[in-house]
Amino acid sequence: MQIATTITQFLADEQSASQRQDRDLPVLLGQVITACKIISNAVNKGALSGVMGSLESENIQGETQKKLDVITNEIFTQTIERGGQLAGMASEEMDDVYQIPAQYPRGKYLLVFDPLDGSSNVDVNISVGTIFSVLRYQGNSAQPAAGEFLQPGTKQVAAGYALYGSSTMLVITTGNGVNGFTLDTNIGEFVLTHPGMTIPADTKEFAINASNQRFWEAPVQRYVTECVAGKTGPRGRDFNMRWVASMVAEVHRILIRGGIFMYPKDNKDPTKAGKLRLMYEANPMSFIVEQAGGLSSTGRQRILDVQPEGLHQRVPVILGSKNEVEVVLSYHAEH
Ligand code: P6P
Repeated sequence: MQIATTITQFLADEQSASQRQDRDLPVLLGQVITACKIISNAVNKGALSGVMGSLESENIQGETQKKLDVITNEIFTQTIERGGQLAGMASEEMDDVYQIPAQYPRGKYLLVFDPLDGSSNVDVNISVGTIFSVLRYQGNSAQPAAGEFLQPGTKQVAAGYALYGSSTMLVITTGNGVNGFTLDTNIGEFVLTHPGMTIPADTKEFAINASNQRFWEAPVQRYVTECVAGKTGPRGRDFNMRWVASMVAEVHRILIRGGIFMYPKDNKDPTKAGKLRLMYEANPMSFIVEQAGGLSSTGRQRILDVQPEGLHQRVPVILGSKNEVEVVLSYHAEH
């Protein structure tokens, strides 16, 4: 009987083929995967679970928190804190570093995550996701400071996302390509369905929140104007547009059929360098995109090279199909 490869088997095989001395990483990823299964169950209940809607509270980003933002954050911390592989955690939903409670063992990794990205879509039943990033802990304190997390994206040892869509999928990289798994609810396990995911180098599909058009910088204005001009313009071909307002859904679409996703620098709020957060949105997604043959840039710099200055730092994001991202970067260089 041909048994599908489960994510647990896949990660065990990858560990055996790796140079890693310890087996802590697949153990840690197994706990992250369990947390994503629990979140999938909570999200898929929808209104039946009584956890729709918003709280009175705001997160450090100044965004109204959904009940599920807080619940999914707790699912992550409670599922993963006792495993012994982590020195600390950081999340979109927590102002500061989450310290591992004193009664639990510590390990050599740092986990950074957005427990429910795109959560404003939950109440309207549009796909949302979880994004996670794993870094090595270089220090030796039992309570790592925020500064220990501020490593450039090139230092990530693993990154992935769960997409709670028409099916629940998990896409992950440990630096050896990108692989996608689909949750088989009959066995409660993710099985390998998308081995070796790669992003087509060309695309005719762009994703941007066009309501910000008047705030964009000139290179982005030029690029989008040319896409909209289609055959009648300098690109000589028609484009299509998508905007889901859920980064996980956009990136997944790009991994499957190509595309370019942009949340560029804009002057809507000059105090903000962009909307998306470097540590738990841009960096993990950029690691995945580059491992799949795509590019990911701020418009001026490779995102994975950005030296973080704060846990909740924002950056402009232009990522996706290599040849199309290079067009946008050429416009930035010319400007
Ligand atoms: P806007 C979700 O809040 C998020 O962080 C990303 O997932 C998404 O791409 C973006 O913000 C949507 O932003 O301004 O269109 O609501």
